[in-house]
Amino acid sequence: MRLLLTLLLPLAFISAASAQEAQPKWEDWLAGVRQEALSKGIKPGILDETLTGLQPLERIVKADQNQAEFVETLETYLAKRVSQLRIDNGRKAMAEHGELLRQVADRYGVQPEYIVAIWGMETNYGKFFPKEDAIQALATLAYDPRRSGYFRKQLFAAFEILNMGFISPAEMKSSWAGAMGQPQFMPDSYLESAQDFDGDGHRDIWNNYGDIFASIANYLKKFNWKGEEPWGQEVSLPEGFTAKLATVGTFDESDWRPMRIHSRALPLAEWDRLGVRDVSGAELMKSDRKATLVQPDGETGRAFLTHTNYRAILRYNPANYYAIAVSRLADLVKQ
Ligand SMILES: [Ca+2]
Repeated sequence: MRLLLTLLLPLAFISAASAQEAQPKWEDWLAGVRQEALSKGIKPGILDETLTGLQPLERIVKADQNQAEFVETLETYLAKRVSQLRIDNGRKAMAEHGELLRQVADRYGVQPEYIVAIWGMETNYGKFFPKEDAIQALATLAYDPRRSGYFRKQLFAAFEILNMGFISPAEMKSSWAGAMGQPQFMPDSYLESAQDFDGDGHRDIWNNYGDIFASIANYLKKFNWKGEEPWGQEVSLPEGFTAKLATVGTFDESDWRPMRIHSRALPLAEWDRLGVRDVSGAELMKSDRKATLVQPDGETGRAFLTHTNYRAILRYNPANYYAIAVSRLADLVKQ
């Protein structure tokens, strides 16, 4: 999560030649990391425990280099990510953790179904989460010259997490790309958003349900989540709408990649006046709540009106498919 943009940077961005020249030996590089960590106040014991004998993980670099690019449509994405099994398990999770979710929802102002939907999308409600050693994964990617700046920053954020005693080195597991625990936070997002909901001094997003739910909720809250609002709705468009839509214009903050394909925000009442209907055929609310229109697969694909909360979900993972899947899953687990 929040990593997609970085991972999709063209590899040619750093030329092989300049990378070769600058690349120190692993042991020398690691000694430099250790020195810098000490100067930043990381306890020597933590560095002894995590860096002694550490080796780069070749399969992590391979996984990073071999990210498959394949053509996906919203339909194929939703079929995989919002499967009936995932919906059923989400409903079970809502029932099983109902009281705790309600407490978290009250404190952070985020509806439980969205917390559960993100949890379900990231790690299948914690049933599967990657268990690489976070320091090893991050050090490997920080040593690899292609995106060393980004991952070196994440590596030092990870040391800071250990330094604060939020989790032990042995428990700090991540994906090969450094996304940690059941909500899949990168270390910098963890430092900004992870919560100690049960007050035991640990921000345990690997094992503790309260900490996991509160951390997801807190992340959304930081991006202006509105607890009383829906994400949006799927809509149907009237005949010949594309020409009309062209006069509406694009979203004000369209320099943000996933929002480039969104229309300018108009009040729902205005969309209704333009002939847009809920996908069920019902009229839209005659409300002044603003919504942007998005058709992720282009003008012949499905259409959605989205509000502020949708953009908070995009902050979790800047892809419209992702935000629509989370939104849809949230609606379905709530039913
Ligand atoms: Ca805790």
